Amino acid sequence: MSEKTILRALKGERLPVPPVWMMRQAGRYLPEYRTTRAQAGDFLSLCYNPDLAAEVTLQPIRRYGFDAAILFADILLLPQALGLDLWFVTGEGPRLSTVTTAAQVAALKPAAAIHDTLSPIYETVRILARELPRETTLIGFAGAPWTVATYMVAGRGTPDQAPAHAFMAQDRAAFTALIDLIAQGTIDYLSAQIEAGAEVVKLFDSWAGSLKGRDFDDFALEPTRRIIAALKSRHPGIPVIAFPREAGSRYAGFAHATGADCVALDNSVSADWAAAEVQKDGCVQGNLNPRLLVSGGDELVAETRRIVQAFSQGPHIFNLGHGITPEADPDNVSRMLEAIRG
Ligand code: 1CP
Repeated sequence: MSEKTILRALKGERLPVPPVWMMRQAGRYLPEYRTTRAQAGDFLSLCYNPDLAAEVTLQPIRRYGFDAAILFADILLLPQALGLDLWFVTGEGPRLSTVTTAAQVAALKPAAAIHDTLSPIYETVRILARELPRETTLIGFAGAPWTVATYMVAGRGTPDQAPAHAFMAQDRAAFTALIDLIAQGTIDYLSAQIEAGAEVVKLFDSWAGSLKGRDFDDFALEPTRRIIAALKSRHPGIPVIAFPREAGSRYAGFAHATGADCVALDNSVSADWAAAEVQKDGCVQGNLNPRLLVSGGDELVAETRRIVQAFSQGPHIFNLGHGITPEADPDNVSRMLEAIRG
């Protein structure tokens, strides 16, 4: 049994100890990340520097021995590759030039043009495929079309995604054309990551929770289904993790409807509910509250064990319900791992 643990879980195998990695495992809570980031200059320079991006991807693997490494990049590189300006304001977050009309959607670059901008990312993947320990799985990723569109329309992160909802209400056809372009770009981007050596890909739909009813079907479920179908036809057997964050009751049936091999759960759903309603369709990933890596203590250990126990009857990859925060204590990550691995 030499196959990597994450790949076994993704095929539906129940393992005695769940494999584990963390969203945002390369990040500001680690002093070695802050050092490399300072060396790169700014965040985007780090993303586009294959040697340094590979270095920060490897740092949490060296420190903790996670079962998977996730490529260091960002979901907003694709909009940049489609022609938008992108910059990061220190202490605030990303900013982009915006797309709010049918004419602006039509003026974006075609999906086929993205590789001009994104080729350094594929080089990062090639370096990682060479350098990672043989037991560590390499995960590539992209944003799901709805989440990427929310940033393209608003030009920044928004608490309620109101600008994207307004564009959708005003011109559903033009908004659909934007989603279709992002979906095509995502297929090409993830295919290139797979060709460079990514063994699993993950789609981050961080704002899926603000879509309801038919909008959830049209803009979260359907684009995800289409991307997964295209990837599996180009790369048979490639496992896909979908993360429709805060989908609530819509997590049930999501894997079945989209073809995802694994559904990643945020920490707003109970592990017991998800074990019954989501894990019955296959592997689940999640879902420790990242706040516990700041506060630590007995509650961290108890909650980690409770999640492992709740999902112990089926395939499970241990992870957080959202990304680890800069305030997290690196020693609490070790405590979490001890509680999982014993
Ligand atoms: O160094 C820094 O200060 C930058 C912080 C940072 C990091 C470490 C950003 C800015 N992006 C990243 C890396 C990143 N982003 C990864 C790398 C791999 C890893 O997990 O270690 C991944 C997978 C992402 C994905 C991402 N970027 C998402 C989806 C997941 C999520 O967190 O919901 C989103 C929404 C983004 C956009 C983004 N990039 C960065 C920030 C601060 C944000 C959120 C902006 C906002 O909504 O206001």
